Amino acid sequence: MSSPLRLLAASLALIGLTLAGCKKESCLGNDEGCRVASPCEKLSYSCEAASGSMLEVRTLTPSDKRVGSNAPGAGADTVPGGLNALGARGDILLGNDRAVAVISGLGNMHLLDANGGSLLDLSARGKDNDGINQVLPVVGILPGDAPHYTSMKIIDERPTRVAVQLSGTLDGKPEFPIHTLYEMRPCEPGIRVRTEVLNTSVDPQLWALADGFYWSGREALPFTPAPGSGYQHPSFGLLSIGDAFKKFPYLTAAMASDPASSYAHVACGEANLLEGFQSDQISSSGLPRTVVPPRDYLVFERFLAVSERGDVAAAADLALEARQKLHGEKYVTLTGTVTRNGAPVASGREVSVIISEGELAAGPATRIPWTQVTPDKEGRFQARVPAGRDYVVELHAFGRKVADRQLDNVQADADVGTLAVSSHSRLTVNVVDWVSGLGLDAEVFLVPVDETTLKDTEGSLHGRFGTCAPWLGPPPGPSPACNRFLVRNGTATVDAPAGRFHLYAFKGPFWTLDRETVTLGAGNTIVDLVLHKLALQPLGTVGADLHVHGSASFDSSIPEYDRVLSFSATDTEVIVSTDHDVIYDYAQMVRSLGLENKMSAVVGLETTGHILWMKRPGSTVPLVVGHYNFWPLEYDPTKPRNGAPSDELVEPGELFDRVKESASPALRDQLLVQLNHPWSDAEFGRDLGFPRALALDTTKNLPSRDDGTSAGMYVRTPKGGFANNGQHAQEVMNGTQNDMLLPYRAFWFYTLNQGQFAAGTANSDSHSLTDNTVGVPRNIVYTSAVPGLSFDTAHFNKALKAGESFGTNGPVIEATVEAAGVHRRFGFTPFAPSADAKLHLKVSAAPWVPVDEVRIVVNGTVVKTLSGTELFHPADPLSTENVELKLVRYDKSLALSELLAGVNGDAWLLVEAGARLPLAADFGGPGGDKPDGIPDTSDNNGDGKVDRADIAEGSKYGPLRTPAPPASEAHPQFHFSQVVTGGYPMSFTNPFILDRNGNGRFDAPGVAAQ
Ligand SMILES: [Ca+2]
Ligand SMILES: [Ca+2]
Ligand SMILES: [Ca+2]
Ligand SMILES: [Ca+2]
Repeated sequence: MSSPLRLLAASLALIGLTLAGCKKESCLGNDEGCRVASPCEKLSYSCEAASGSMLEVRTLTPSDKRVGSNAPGAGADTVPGGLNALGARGDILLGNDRAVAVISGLGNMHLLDANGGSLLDLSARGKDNDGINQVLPVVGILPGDAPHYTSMKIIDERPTRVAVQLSGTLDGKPEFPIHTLYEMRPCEPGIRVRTEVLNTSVDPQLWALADGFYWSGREALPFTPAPGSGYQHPSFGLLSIGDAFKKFPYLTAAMASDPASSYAHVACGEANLLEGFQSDQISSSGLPRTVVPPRDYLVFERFLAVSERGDVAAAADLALEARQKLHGEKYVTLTGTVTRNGAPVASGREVSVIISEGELAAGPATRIPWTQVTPDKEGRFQARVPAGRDYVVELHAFGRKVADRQLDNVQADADVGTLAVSSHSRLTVNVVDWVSGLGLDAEVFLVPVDETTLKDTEGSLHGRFGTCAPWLGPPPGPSPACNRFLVRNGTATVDAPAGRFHLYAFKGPFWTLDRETVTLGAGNTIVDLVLHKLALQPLGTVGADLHVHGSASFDSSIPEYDRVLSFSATDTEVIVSTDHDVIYDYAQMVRSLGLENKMSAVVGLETTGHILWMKRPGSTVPLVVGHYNFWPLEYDPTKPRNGAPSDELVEPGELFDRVKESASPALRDQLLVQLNHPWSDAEFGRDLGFPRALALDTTKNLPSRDDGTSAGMYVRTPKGGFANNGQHAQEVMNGTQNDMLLPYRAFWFYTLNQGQFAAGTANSDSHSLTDNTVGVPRNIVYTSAVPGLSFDTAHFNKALKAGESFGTNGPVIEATVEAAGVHRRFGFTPFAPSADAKLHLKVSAAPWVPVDEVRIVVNGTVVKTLSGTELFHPADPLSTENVELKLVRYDKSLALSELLAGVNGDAWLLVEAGARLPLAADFGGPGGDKPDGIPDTSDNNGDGKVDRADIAEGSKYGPLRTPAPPASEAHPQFHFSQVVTGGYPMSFTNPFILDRNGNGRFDAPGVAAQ
């Protein structure tokens, strides 16, 4: 378009803002003071509460307390709770006799919501079972496709209805006004919503006006009745998203964790069907994609119902009831019984019934899954399905189909009969302490002994969340999850499928590992295991995991009991809660489990950029700044995000300032900022680490000030407080698999060579019992702070900031530089070593943790590797005979002068121990096809070298893969790999800072050092 035309278009758009000239109903004329019409006219419910006495609508105040939030103060619980409940002051509460909803207040940003007005919480009345992260209207998936509301009005028309109306425009686009009304009426199991979007521009717009549901991959999953769908949805990318759109009569999503909930989404305007795409991360459910001409509009009316159970059927039953009211579509109820070993199953998370329209003889892809139901405590199930069709009923147990049945032309309610689960074992595991004989908190892993057991017990939640062998329960939820379960006070009982398994009892890296091999069949099995705490963790240290998620995070659904029990099960002494965009405090659960004298839960936060905005020099793609952890902070659940400041649309330095400012003066000076997973891949277009978002080139030195480059952006100070690279710590190990160690390590070495002393840390980033094991890896921090009620966070953070810690998933490194009788531990205080100084090095580990190498690194380069006969290697990883005498792998002194030979000037030196590092090389990076100093490609063809033949077809570099765990039990790492899933032994110290020229400071070597 030429520029005069552009100007004309702009002025037409301005005139069009009010669509003047023709008065329209509702807000379709975009008139000032308009009232959005009440949605879902054809929907009507009746009940005893029809008087409307239970209707409520109000703005929440600081005296409102959320159920289960342990808010200080004595007020009554007035805001519904649940795994994802966020309602707080300034938000709007809408309720009737069956459901309670919370709409975020104007100006209250959450996740993808630019300025408030999204649906935050929806609970069944009295059930406190909110399982929704966020639901908001969108017209597409790009920035600017979601609303930015600027006005809000509360509508109180009790006893008929209560509502809240929001008005604004699509974010940053004044030519597209949007109005949304949330409404509740008596007797209804949910909330009515109507959204109107107007096109006042001169160009036609392609819009898919829909509700965007943010699931996040570890919580409720979308289930839609469509051919071959149910839980199955085609994967898609941004470019292939058009192919992923499907039509469906309703969308449901079930959260099976306690407190359970499920949701149903039905269209209730003119449209009969919904259209959209589904994924484990997000769903879109709404109107068909439509070209909207200038001066035209779209209206989307829908009903979102909430149930009290965690299966699809509880929601689908509500959806079918609504569709009967809206469209006269008749439903029938199918009932049945599930038995196991001849008796009805007690309700178990491992049992699930799927009911699909179609023929058993035809393939699953031809069927339409309508519902999924979990049997009750008597083994009974019931679920509604449309009348007059053929159905296939399938029973799944331990993640696998075990029985099925066909019902033809179901015209009336019908009984499916009895479906039998094949035999299984009731497995009880007892775990005791070797010294005291007392029961322990621990974690037990089941591992198939042979290929047959593996093949026969591998399962999944209807194809979602990956597979596990055996599959004992959904991976993201409570114990048992995947192939593991928690043991409390020495005992746990679970149901497990038949087969031959190794049972491992695990209590973190500093205990022995015990194992029994059992054959599980139809009977009960009892297994006794014994663990022995080893003298590995140095005196005067605490073991800390500085990055842990629980159900407060939008991508975690592990209940709080299981979360805190997992801390104790792995013998982790300090846990920093770092939920995404919300502050959380585990203190209450720590106390109720009686752990308050041996464990400290520090209150923290992980800021998580959602709204794309940042531009790096030379690129127009909008970015976010990635993730940072902060602690200690104050938990106040009456505030939005439990007290966390808003973290969108600011550079890191300003974000650090903002978080510091939000803390009380007593905590501000203690504040520790940690750069998380600095080189992690982006997820859904959102970068997870700032350096990678900037595509830093680590083959070049950092500038001293902002020079207009990406590196300049990395070092600049946006608001006069913190610099963008002002973090105190950086993750070097992240996750139990630790698959990004090499890039994180390379980036950390780069920053040390630039003279920037951010402490290297090692954290689990656990969101469940399955993705990562809490406390694996962990930081061993030299501090006088003692875990328990009097834990001194100020001392703890001071030690961390000073680099007085090492990170590990097993090996323990004690390193000192000794001269003239003075011993110095590693840390960031520079010192001038004498000419005869020695590095004294002691490396130890539990016998099941193999240590193949000890590496000494100077200025980022490995200068010495100890291996083979230089190290002690215990013969039997599981033997406990004289185990205390078999811990030390190396204990000697090395002349510092030899380690520093050939190194000029000041130097930093650190020690690593564990497995050999995987082979990797640097071919390119996010900034282009030139090497950027960060390893990106592993030996993917296994020929023992890394070259271009290892690069994936069509790529310029990558991928970087972690070596597969050993398959043979004869391999020394076999046992380690069963309990540190996918990982290999690794530990590293923070550096000694050697002021060799004796000028009292560290003269950084720069990139030339490597
Ligand atoms: Ca919520
Ligand atoms: Ca690279
Ligand atoms: Ca190769
Ligand atoms: Ca110096």
